[in-house]
Amino acid sequence: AAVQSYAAVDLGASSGRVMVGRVGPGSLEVSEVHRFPNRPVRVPEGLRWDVLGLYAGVLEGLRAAGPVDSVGIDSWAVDYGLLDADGALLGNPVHYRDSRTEGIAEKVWASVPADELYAATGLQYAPFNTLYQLTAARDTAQLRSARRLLMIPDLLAYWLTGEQGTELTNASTTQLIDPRTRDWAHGVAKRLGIDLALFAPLRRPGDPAGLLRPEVLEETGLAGPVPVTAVGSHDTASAVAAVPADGERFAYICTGTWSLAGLELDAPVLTEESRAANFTNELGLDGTVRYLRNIMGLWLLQECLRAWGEPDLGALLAEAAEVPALRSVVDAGDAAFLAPGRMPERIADACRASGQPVPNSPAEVTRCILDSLALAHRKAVQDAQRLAGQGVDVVHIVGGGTRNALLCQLTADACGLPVVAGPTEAAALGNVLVQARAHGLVGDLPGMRRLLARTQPLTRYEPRGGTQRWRAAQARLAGT
Ligand code: ADP
Ligand code: LRH
Repeated sequence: AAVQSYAAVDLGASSGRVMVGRVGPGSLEVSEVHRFPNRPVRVPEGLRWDVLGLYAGVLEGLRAAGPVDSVGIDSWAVDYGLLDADGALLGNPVHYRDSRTEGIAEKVWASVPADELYAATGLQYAPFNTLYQLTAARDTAQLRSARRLLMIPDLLAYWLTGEQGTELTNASTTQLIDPRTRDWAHGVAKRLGIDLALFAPLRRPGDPAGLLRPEVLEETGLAGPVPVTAVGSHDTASAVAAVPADGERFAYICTGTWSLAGLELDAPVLTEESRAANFTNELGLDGTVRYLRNIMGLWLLQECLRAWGEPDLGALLAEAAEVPALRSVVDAGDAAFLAPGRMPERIADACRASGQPVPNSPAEVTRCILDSLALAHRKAVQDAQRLAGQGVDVVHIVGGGTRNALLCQLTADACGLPVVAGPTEAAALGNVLVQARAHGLVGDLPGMRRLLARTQPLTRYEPRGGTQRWRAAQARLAGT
């Protein structure tokens, strides 16, 4: 057929969705067919993902999607499920915000010093990188009985198809991949006693990943055969693939639960300076490297909204826009904000500790969060250009945060650069386009991006000046 349909399963830390993309020669349309919340569950042993609930949501979404030519799956990174010798899941996957990784980095660095680890893997330090999670789990009964480890999207693909693989872009977030060879970092794994045989063979975006099992076809009402296609299964890899750049020199910010801000490069930057700046080299589509920094993102606001009993977001943002700018800022890159709970108090504490006015009302706290995020975006975009030696003329913002006009405008102001916001569902679009490409419907990565630039609604924000105020705020934060 001239127009093909692809189902994109996109699981974010706050919600999962199934979108259907219709792709033809020069055309691209997507619609959401199912959305479901992704709520972590706290049990006595810690914070867990409800992965069966997510799988049920995927099945329901595929049923709602109707006939499709292929299915692709992406999700948040670093987390995994363990299978026993019979291929059955061992327990609920642990949430990356679980406290089990506290104090683990020091143990890892005693075997492989942090600088060697960075030189070998290019990954920024984050307590939740799979490597630290596996070290934290070392002596557990579960890991001892595990015969296979599947990253979350690969686990869902396995349940849908019966086939196992490890998709490369997401594998690069384990900190067990060498970004130069784009293959396993055997030396690191060996020194840390991590058995790479736990992982299924690597596959790359565009590779076939099996067919929906007969039971799945029956449950979803789909007529087979329906292939599953590997996509950039790390949601951020799919989102970066869907940055609608039209040949310009760009930085990107993927905004959702996290803000992932940086550049697309041809080769990793593994310098000591880059490590000190906590920049990561994750793998992207084709030969690309996602050179970026993790910023706490709208998680800060999500957690406050939860504490305030979920007030109306639109009204709150309108009020926050009226609060004077840059009264107080916090370091939105600080891992101190990683764990859930008491977020308004923790933000107030951080302002107090740094001698700044303490925001009180929800509107004031919201403004503090958005100013702080914009400031962290500015710093990441500046640092990335300096460390990679590559300048930019525009900042593309994609993901759920594009719906927050105040955040987009503040980011333009802070960066002193135009911001192009959209698409909102970038990860799902990147997922769809990689499937379409595997089936010969679209060209290379620049071609995919041109198609997005032509077909997706985008909003442009011009910087309003006053960059010196942002520079001063940055200096204030650095001095605290
Ligand atoms: P994830 O993929 O990490 O689950 P999303 O990309 O779906 O996250 O983005 C979720 C975020 O988008 C929310 O935390 C919220 O701040 C923002 N958002 C969603 N809807 C709106 C809206 N109507 N107005 C402003 N912001 C919104
Ligand atoms: C965003 C994301 C991000 C990771 C984090 C764990 O959803 O995949 O790129 O660092 O979740």
